[in-house]
Amino acid sequence: MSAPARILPERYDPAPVESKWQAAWEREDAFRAEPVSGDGAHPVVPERPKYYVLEMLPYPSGEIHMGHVKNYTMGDVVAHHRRRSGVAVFHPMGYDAFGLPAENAAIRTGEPPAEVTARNIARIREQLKGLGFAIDWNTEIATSDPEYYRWTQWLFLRFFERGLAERREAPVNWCPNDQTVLANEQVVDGRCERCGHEVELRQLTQWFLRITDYAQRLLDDMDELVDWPERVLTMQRNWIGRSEGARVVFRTDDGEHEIPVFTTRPDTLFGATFFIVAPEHPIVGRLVAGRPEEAAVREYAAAAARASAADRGDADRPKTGVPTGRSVVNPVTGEPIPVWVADYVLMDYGTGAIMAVPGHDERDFAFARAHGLPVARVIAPEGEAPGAPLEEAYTGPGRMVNSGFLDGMEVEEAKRAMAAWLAERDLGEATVGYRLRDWLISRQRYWGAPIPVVHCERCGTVPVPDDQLPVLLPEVRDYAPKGRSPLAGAEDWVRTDCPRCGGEARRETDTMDTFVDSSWYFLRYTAPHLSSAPFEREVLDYWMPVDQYIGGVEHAVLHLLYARFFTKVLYDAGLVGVREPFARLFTQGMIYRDGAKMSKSKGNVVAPDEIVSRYGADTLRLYVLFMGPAAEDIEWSDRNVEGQRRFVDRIWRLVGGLEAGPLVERPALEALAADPVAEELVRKAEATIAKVGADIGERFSFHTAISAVQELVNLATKDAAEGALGDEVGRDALRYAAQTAVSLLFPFAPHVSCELWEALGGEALWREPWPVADEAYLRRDTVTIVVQVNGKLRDRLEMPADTPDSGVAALARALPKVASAIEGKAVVREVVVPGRLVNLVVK
Ligand code: ANZ
Ligand code: ZN
Repeated sequence: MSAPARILPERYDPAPVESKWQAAWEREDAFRAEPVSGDGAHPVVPERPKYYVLEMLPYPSGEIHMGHVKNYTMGDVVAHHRRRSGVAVFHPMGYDAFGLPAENAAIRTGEPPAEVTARNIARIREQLKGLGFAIDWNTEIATSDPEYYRWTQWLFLRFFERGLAERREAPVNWCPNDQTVLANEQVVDGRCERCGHEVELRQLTQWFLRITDYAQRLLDDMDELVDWPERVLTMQRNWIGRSEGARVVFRTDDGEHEIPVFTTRPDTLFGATFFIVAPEHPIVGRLVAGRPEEAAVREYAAAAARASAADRGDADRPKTGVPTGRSVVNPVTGEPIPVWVADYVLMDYGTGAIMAVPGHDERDFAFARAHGLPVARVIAPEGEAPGAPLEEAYTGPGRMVNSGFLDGMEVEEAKRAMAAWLAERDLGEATVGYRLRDWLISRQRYWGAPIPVVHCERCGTVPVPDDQLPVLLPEVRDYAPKGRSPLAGAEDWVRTDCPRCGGEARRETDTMDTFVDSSWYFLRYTAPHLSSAPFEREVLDYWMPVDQYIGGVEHAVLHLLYARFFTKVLYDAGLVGVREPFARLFTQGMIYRDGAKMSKSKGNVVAPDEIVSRYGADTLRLYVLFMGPAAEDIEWSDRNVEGQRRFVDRIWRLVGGLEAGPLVERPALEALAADPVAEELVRKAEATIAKVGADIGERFSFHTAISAVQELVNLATKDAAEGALGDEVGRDALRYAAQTAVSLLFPFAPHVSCELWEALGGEALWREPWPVADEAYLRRDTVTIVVQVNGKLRDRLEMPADTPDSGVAALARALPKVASAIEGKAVVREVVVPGRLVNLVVK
């Protein structure tokens, strides 16, 4: 007789295993989601519970990085777990394919961005498939595809109809060398990211989406987002920056100009001793025209335009400014106060002008000291004289002083009284200010969705009719912006007929910010190939909201705020049925190496492909989640990658050492009673099932789930090596433990798990129901209680788990070793920790 045939090769070789199972999933279209809107047939919406798990879509820059691997592995684990739990899972993938890198490559090489992008997408797709992600590839989209941006344009028109998209003048970043507008992200330390030239602010006509109209709702609806990280909500709250205050109108002393201010402290109006307008304020020119101060003011304003808003807002910066020689009248005192121009006042907050209250505002105080302006006290804390001089701005509580009809009031009361006083005289009113600005979406760039409007001399700005969408990007010879959008160079494309009057018109040549594309992609996934609409309501209502969204915390404000805004507008338009797009959000931590964030620019990148070819995709997937808590920043370790590979080798050997045979049922407790080692192992398997399910499904704690499976594998390996599981019960227990470990490992390491499952006599592990722990195995019939006397171990007590606590101390005292230890002494206290310990304190 020959030795029994091995059920697995002796050595684990990941490459053939991984390609075998990837091919199997592809053949079977294993991760297809239903329903998805196609063309024609209306899909039937099932009754089954659904789970939409989504990771932020990648930018196809050429190669994926470790951050992507971690992000998508997390989503994958969650998707597998839910799918095997009987839920309809939607796990799509796409590409945020418009934007700078493809365009910059095009400018350098002349290769059309569409070609660069197609090549990059093909490469990323191959990498994602190589990692075995369980994605519904039928729903794959690219935002630069005309079939996608057609609907981005269509949605833009819905915003336009609702008055939420508008064209107006605004100060924008301008690089005089490159002759182009720059996005804020393209301005680094006040300089152009491309050429290093100093950036200027220019007044240009631009397209905006009126996100400020939704500021309050974006705040209010955060109450629904109970499963979002508090940190992200706080960042959004700060970004929106709501503050309650008042608008107060000041008039120049000649009565000619009105200049309103926004203040959060109308109570301090009696203390306003001077007045400041932002250097860009349109009134500045009129205030100083023809005056001796004009030249100095203009020079100051030009210099201010070169500083970044962040620098200008910095509280510690020296307070510079110039006088205008003009005065405004403080409306409550009737006194004239001087008007200055200073760059710490920003044009795009409030009204771009402030009443300066140096007695109670730190920046105003610093400015007054620097320029010899008067400081007045209008609030005195308890016990302070109204006339006490101020050595610094007083920002604490107190009562009003030197403030006429407000004297004696507390600050909050005075705010209300002053607001009422102003309102009565039509000099102001209570208002709410927001730091949030409207969203500037025009880009003078080639590689984006053209804004679908035309300009007609007779009709003005006219939307392109829906049935003429998409407005396709024209072919151009030069992709570089030269003071205007590269689209403007395509004269044949620009010249068109007005859809309204039929006369001559010119196309808008700006393209949209790529954040517009990614503000609705999660809706399009539900109808990726639908050509009659962006999505279909019935199907959308089934899948939305996204149940679990996963991405980097760097998107806490921009993308996540824009997507929320889009969803609300589409909800108001009756196009979607939810007000919030993402029910739960998980933000992952970053991967560090040698103490720095892993990134190309730092030169500390570990390429995913390298790890895959060396250790296998399963090892990489395990490692990125085993590193530590998924939300935390963690340092990469080559050694720990090897550790995960050794674990895969271990489970491979465990299964490979078993005999051929079918899958086994969970051994019954009665049968196990005769074999304590087997019983322990099966109980451990059940406990592992319970832990892994909760770790994935509830806690998002992947590293602990992996270590639980490792513990089970280690115990089974040890028992097998010790030959403790020789009888039939033992053999069944071992097989059952191995089966359980493989089944639970599957979401993390799907390829090798499928291979091992097959060796164990199973098939198609991805379709196998997720194991559910049997409670009976988790309960213990007996417990072991440690008995101490004065904290010292004396004996142990075995007893039924349901023994009442009150009886435990008596049983402990009766133990012979304990009885002799307490003989002749007085027991002053009995400490009982239920199920664990009894401590007798004696004197
Ligand atoms: C008078 C005053 C007195 C102020 C006082 C503060 C304290 P938040 O809370 O962030 O909304 N401000 C208004 N517009 C500004 C601008 N464009 N640039 C710079 N500062 C501006 O800030 C509102 C306060 O910031 C306003 O209230 C105004 O100064 C200043 F004891 O008005 B306050
Ligand atoms: Zn017209």
